Amino acid sequence: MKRKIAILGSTGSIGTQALDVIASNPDLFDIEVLTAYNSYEILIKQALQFLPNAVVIGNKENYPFVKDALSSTDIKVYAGFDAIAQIVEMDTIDIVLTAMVGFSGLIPTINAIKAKKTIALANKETLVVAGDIITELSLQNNVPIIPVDSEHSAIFQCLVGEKSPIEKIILTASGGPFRKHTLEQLRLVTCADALNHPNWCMGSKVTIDSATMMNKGLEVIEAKWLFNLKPNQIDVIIHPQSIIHSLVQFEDSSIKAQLGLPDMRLPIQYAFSFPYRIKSDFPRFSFTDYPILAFEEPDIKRFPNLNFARESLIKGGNSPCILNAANEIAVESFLNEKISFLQMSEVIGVAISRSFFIPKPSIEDYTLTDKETRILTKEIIKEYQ
Ligand code: MN3
Repeated sequence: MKRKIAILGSTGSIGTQALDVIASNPDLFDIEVLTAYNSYEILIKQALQFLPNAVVIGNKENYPFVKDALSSTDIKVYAGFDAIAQIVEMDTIDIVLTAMVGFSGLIPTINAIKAKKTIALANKETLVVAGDIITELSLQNNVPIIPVDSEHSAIFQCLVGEKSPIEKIILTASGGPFRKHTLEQLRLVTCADALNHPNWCMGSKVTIDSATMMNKGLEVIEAKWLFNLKPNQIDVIIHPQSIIHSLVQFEDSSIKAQLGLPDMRLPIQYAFSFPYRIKSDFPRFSFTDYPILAFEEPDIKRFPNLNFARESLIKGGNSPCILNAANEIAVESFLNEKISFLQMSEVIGVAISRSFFIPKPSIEDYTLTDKETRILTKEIIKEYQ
């Protein structure tokens, strides 16, 4: 039986690499649904190649172009955010890959879990914002959440077959393009510098998050929920080569790691094929090409985002939601050249200090926190101009 897959965010970096994986394994996987927010031209091309049952374009203004271009096919075309949130409930879908960016992934993921679809989770913000609600729902509905994020996929792979508790996990971080920059140099970093990641090829949001280390902060929170850990069971270590994708330490002192060349197609493919592995022609790792695998402590002084994330995880409630919303606005403003590289962390710090804490938030509280923090952060950014 082929597994039928819905890709939310098919035109982004994860989405297109997922389609590569599916195109290479036509006897294993079928595309059932593709969705995109704005990039209708790429969505049309993908739809004509993969002939899904349905496509959704988030931005309703682009609906006529998609409808028109697919009029000679049987593909159903829908538009709008609500349609994305609903289409995941379609009977014929087995797996939903959540590859959209940011907070927008939350409601579609909740609906997919309630409809008992296996979740291949690439949208880490969903777990950052509302990890308590998502994990509770996945337990209630007996729905597996399989991580696509390379670090979490590594840990997930290390845990296969293990029945004993985790002592701690060690998330590896490349350190990003500015690992060796001084504070003075960080002050002068441009948008183009920040978009140039040394090891991984990713979308712009996650690339900036990697440069500021916020990505690792979000991943610490993501790991807490995926693997049911306490904050002090999650370590972060800088590993510039990005070959060890993360590690698990057990109570007998043994450490397991997952290694490979940095290539997102592997964790994507594993999430689709779990519990099996599929033969691939991805490039193989050679130890002699990497005679040195190095490690160092992350520097919280130059990259305070890691601390903001850890503090918000310890504080709990809507704190990670505040952190995430402030960060999404800070990154967007940096990409639009409204604030500088170092000001991103400054703005996030101010936004956190001015936000309203809710200890046990509902989904509505999360939605409201997200909305209000975005407004607050934009006001803070205005003070910089
Ligand atoms: Mn990652």
